[in-house]
Amino acid sequence: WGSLGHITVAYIATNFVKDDTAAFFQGLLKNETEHYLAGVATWADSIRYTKWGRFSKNFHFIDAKDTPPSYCGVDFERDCKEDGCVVSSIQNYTAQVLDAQLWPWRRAQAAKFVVHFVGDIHQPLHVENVAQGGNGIHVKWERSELNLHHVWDSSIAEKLLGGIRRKPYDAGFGWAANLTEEIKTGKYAAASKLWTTDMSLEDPVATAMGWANESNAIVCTHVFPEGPQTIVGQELAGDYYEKAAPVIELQVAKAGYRLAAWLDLIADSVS
Ligand code: DCM
Ligand code: DCM
Ligand code: DCM
Ligand code: ZN
Ligand code: ZN
Repeated sequence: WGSLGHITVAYIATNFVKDDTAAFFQGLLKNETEHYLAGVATWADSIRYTKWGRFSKNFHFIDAKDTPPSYCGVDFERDCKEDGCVVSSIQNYTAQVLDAQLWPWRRAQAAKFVVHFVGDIHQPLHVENVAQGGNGIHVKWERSELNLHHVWDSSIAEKLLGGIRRKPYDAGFGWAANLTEEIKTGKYAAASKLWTTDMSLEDPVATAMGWANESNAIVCTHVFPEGPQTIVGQELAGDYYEKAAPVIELQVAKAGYRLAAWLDLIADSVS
């Protein structure tokens, strides 16, 4: 996701974590405000293009070698690169937050990665190999040229919220408030009870693979419903946008709700 998506996921999680969880992560991240998660949600993107941060550039995705739209599916052994992927990174950095032997700054850095990667694994094109997660597919967006990955990372959500005039923190805070109500009492009230059923701190890879397979299924239904070839050069801000926007809302809501539950498991296990 772009900044808006990551910040929204973080504020949704902030709205659902237990009080003890909030206290634990506010202490670790040295931020006692309500922005303790949102303030670190895009840090992983800010370092991935730096010399120091290069090691983490593959940690934002897993390249599912499937053949949408006829077959979608992720396989951890097949698709996670030797130096890591978003699934192994959720496992690795969760373990680091839990490790009381590590220096507090290391555990804080690990927490920043966890907040970011639980967001990214819910973006369908972060769980797809075709054209490097759609980066190599040129499309049109309100008559400008964009790549498909950027459309799913940013353009659809920004259009949904009425353009990019508002700063990501303000827009994300408002969007998170809206999606939080939908989860509590609105259109996601029934479904959200099932979003956190298959989660285990004992098996982070299985947990994250469950999330990854859900995201990847959307590649077949909504990203490439007629295959990767037919989308090239198409204007996506019309009918395609209308079908994709509800899916992106759902994925951002799920990511925030699951991030809260994951941080609760971590904080419970630490204390
Ligand atoms: N980004 C950046 N520097 C670049 C390219 C992109 O900081 N040279 C940011 C813009 C988006 C985010 O990365 O907010 C997208 O990250 P990803 O491509 O991991 O989804
Ligand atoms: N931030 C912002 N707008 C807000 C809240 C926070 O731009 N309404 C930004 C400022 C910092 C980051 O979030 O870059 C961390 O926020 P804080 O200083 O509250 O920890
Ligand atoms: N990306 C992806 N899958 C890939 C390669 C990249 O999901 N196989 C994502 C990471 C960034 C965006 O696409 O969000 C742009 O990546 P880069 O700047 O590495 O081209
Ligand atoms: Zn992306
Ligand atoms: Zn990312």
